[in-house]
Amino acid sequence: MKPFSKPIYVTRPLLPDRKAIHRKLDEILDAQWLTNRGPQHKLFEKEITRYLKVPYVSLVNNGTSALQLACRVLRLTGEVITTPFTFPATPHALYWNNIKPVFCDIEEASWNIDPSKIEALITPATSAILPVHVFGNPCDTKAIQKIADKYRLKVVYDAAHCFGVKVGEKGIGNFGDASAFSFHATKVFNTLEGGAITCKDPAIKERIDLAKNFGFQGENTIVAPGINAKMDEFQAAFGLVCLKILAREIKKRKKLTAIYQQRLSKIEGIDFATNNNRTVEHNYYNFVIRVDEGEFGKSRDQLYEELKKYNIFTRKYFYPLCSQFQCYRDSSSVFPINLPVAGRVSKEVLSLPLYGGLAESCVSKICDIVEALRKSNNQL
Ligand code: T4K
Repeated sequence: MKPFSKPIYVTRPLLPDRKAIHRKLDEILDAQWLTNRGPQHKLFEKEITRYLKVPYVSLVNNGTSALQLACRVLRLTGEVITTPFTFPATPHALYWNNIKPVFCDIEEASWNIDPSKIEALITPATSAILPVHVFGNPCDTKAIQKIADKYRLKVVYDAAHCFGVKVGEKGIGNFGDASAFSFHATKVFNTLEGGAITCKDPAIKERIDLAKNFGFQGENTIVAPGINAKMDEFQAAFGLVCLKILAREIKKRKKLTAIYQQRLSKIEGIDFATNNNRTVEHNYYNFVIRVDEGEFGKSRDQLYEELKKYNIFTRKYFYPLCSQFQCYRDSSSVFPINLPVAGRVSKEVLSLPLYGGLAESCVSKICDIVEALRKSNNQL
């Protein structure tokens, strides 16, 4: 089989029609309002609130700031229980708030934090739980909230992967005390860089809005030591035009995901994550397989290298585990013996290319290649 003539990346950004972007750019330039809660920002915040079906949204400049601000305004301190199977931004947001991340193992099926292992990690210093809806697959929010209520802990969800995901009729941003979203270029929905925090309490929304703008209340009063985490007018305008084409993008990804699932589920040694038996409306953020070396005949790392030879650039999200980073080594929660599932999963997962602009024939060819790689140890 011949390699692809051009590189196939793990993702490509959702790009709106250029004319729509140019019109928006003209609006921004005509208004001479580039940032600091301009007209695009106000409109975008309103539309996002409706789209996410949440009471309150605060737009910010990226998903990492969203996490940092959420932890800050909820006044988290001491230790926070989180997952090691995530992007570095999750524990780093805690570190930047002088909070110690305590790593909890994950579920074998969903790859999300395992609620049955949280209680054993709670100490008098624990102030919250920071779960991640990994790859847009919702956590067991009921079990997590039950523990949080019992021990009076806050819950902040890292919802970076789940823009638009719903559990039943409920938008994913309604769970816990706050949720942090990322609108990075690599996400299903993007504003180049960008993010948002959703919450239910108007007082929290007010605190976030103050904190992301230096702590300004009016022109002359500073009520808190805030930072600058504002979304600018171009990002907001880009988001407004992207929102209009998002349903089409998700539909395309759903179709490609169905092809992957249908083809790859027949291959021995390839598996996928499953959700917690709930009615979930997915956003098809990415497509991740788990490779069982014994059954597939090649390790995840070998498959990753082999696919490169065909111009297919997959990614090992998330490897290594965050608990293996040097900066988090001073805690017993990082010992591999305490994180057996996360340790295995992180060595076996591989994100395959998925984005609306990917042709169905490309997905079929990727499946052909994966299938053939299982059968043969030789170059195809
Ligand atoms: N929490 C979680 C659970 C997260 O996964 C993330 C971010 C965050 C928090 C923090 O949110 P942000 O602060 O980023 O808003 C990417 C993204 O940069 C990162 O946003 C994302 N998670 C993570 C999972 O993936 P990299 O370093 O792997 O991206 P990069 O630049 O290698 O891009 C991947 C592929 O995408 C490229 O091979 C090609 C394609 N690409 C990328 C960009 C930026 C394009 O085609 N065009 C582009 O403009 O982190």
